[in-house]
Amino acid sequence: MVSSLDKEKKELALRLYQISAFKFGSYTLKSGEISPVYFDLRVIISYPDVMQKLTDCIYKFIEDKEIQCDQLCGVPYTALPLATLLSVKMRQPMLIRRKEAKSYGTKKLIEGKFQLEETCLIIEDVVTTGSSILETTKDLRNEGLVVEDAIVVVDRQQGGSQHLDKNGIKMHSLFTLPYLINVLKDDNKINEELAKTLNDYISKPIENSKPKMSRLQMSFTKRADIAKNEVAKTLFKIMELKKTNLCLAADVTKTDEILNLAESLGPYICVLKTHVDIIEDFNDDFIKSLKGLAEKHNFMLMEDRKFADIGNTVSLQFSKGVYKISEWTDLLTAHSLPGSGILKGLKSAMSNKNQLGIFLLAEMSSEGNLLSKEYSGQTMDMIKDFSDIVAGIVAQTPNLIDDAGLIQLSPGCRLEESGDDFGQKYNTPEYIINEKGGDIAVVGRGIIESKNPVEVAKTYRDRLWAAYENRLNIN
Ligand code: 6AU
Repeated sequence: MVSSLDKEKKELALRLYQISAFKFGSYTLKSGEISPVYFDLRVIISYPDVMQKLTDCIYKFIEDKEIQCDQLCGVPYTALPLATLLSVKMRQPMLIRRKEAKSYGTKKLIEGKFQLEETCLIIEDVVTTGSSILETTKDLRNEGLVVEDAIVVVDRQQGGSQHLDKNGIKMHSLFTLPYLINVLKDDNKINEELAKTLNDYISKPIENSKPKMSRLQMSFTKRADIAKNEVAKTLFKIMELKKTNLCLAADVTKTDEILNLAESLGPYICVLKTHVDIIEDFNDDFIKSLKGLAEKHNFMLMEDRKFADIGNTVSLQFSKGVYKISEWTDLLTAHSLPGSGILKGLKSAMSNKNQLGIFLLAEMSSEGNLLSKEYSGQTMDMIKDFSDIVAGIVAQTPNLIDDAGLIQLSPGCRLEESGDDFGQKYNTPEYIINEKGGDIAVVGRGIIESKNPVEVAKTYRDRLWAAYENRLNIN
């Protein structure tokens, strides 16, 4: 027996074809792949009857599948009006995910009222790899919402469902491409030959439509090729060559102490991180010696100055004064707080320096810090226009980085979970690499306050590197 939904679906499929919501020919997709079919559901807003029919069909489909939810959220933009109509029909509230957080006022990414742990059903028009649904899901989950189901109008059946499944989302598609081919063929809208071309196309595995590999699955060697920042490229290579992803925080106050650490621990680290403003006997010879040791043991220098002023001031702080940081450091930390002017300022002060790798603070390791999720997201947006000078971020969670060429530096590492008297929180090397997504772990007092810094540094190096190799295997 033909169910009423089935009859409505067939009518809707034919009407969608009539309004050119799908077309046949030769089309280049976003991925560069050539496809014989193209879906453009953006046109539906011009046909209120189609909007109505589609809403009714999705409504019945949700009922048939017995999907329960507290909220609805359409993936911007095409699915937004659909989600709105459904929300009214279902008498269920909806949320809107902004593509970019507002730069004024509340800076919210998700608009609408909700409670923690509420379930949110995603609505999407067309799915190829599922990456747009995942982007929306990431923001909803970051706000404490539960996302387990997504309704899509058309599934191109090119890996999207499996990709979403891996991320804990069950995809329910109203139409699949084979279903549409059958309906159109039965109604003589397409001939046998075209139906065959389309069926052949679907049956072929398509390289380009494979979901993008996450950085957590990729080796540092591979990521060196992708990195746009030259210093990050070199750092990836050093890490792989020396088999170390340990950064030493040389937080001591005498130049001799730093040089001793650099000499004895140099072979086991990829980066030596300084806070020059805590050094009591800073002088130019110290920098010369430190650079010499960095060269001898093949590690990079990072000045953890955490700049946070307007671009002009920061450019002076970076290149002038007693420390003339721009003349010697390879890597530098900065806050995104003042806006992108800080990156412009740093870039302008690089005039007598060829390369610099900036790490922007997206998250901090200390308890009660004020860097919100929105702030972290906006920091990632800021990086996009400065990929030549940004090497990565300082962060504590695994999903902020999309570009595998960026490096995540994660401080707050000790052999045992613990904390200090000032709110610093420590996790084990394995936790930092596997759960927090750190590529490089920063260790300070865990090494420098130990009885045998060399042996302890070796232990950190070994455990961090084993965790990285393990991460490649499990992801
Ligand atoms: O291992 P510790 O706690 O002795 O040292 C951690 C080092 C210190 C901090 O200034 C720095 O890491 N740090 C940073 C960085 C690197 O930017 C950010 C952060 O969120 N937490 C943190 O501890 O030198």
